[in-house]
Amino acid sequence: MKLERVELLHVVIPLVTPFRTSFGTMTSKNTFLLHVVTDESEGWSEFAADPEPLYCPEFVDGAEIVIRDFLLPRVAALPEPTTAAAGQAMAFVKGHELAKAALETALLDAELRTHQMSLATFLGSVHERVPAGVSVGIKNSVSELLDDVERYLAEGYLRIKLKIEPGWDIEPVRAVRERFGERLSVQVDANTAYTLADTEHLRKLDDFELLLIEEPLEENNLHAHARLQKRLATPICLDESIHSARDAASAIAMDACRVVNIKPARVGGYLEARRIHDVAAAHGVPVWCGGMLETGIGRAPNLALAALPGFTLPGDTSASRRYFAEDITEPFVLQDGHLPVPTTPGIGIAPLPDALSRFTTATRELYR
Ligand code: OSB
Ligand code: MG
Repeated sequence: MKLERVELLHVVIPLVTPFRTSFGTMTSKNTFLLHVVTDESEGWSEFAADPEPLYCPEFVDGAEIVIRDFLLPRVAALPEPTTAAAGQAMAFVKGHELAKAALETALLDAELRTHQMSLATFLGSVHERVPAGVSVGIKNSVSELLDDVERYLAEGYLRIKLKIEPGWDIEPVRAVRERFGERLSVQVDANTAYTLADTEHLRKLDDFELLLIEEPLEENNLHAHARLQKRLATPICLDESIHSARDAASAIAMDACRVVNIKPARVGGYLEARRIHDVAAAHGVPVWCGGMLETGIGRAPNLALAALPGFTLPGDTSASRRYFAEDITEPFVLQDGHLPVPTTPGIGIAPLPDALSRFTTATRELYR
């Protein structure tokens, strides 16, 4: 496989409804796609983070520089830029997992297309479809929240995740439980909004039989999460704090979490994501696939990952229309609460040329 061309396409796609979390409000998916062309095939990927470093330290313009100036030159210098060789070459650059994931995934897509193998087959997926949950943002009122949850349940979503923050936690969770009953699968995500001083307050959530509470405390503070877990019956799930299989192993050994949210981008790509799945499975720790409001380009490979056997909880892998009136690919459609796992070679999807040209705001040739 010889690298011939790498293109970066900035895209802006409006969200159907603003998405508010404890760290900010998003009204569009504003990111870039990578398009890799080799002598044998092509590959696509999507950078998962946002223009501002509010969820994680990486951001769109910074990642473009990291890929252009540090990652791609190392990959382009390889005699054969396979995913495995690229992973080793990129390891010399510290951090920047989301930028690495974008480049690795585009290469992996191209490489698998060369071998006519789907990502699902390559990763070892065992399901043809995966159960879908939905992440529900912070709303202006509880009645607005209940209306939204009702609509998602009518569409067939199998589990509800409520975004929480101080001032929007016990009340909305209680309201959802009272309205929809105790059999509904509900979990919450704080995106680092609390501290250990809030322990007694967070213990009130134990009354609601939640599946889990995601990233309640500051990022990377495994010690604090372990201390909180000692006082909480609700399982802690880590998102922002897990950047690698090593982090997952440490967190599990410390009882800093009892569930792991695997976002391939946050951990440097699908190979490391599979290693986290394996580490968690060896410890009997359930995992699920998180999301970053991806277009179809990011969603397709997440569905392949979510079909591995250890993904025993529904993910944030919702249907395309939960995010976009029009996606940049063929939309993923919910059927009986599930999404299909792509089966064609590589990530199994590519942008629709017409939609792509309308949503693209700038194109840069990074390599030729
Ligand atoms: O914390 O899981 C998160 C979206 C953007 C950034 C971080 C998170 C999220 C979500 C939505 O919760 C997941 C999705 O539906 O893609
Ligand atoms: Mg999260």
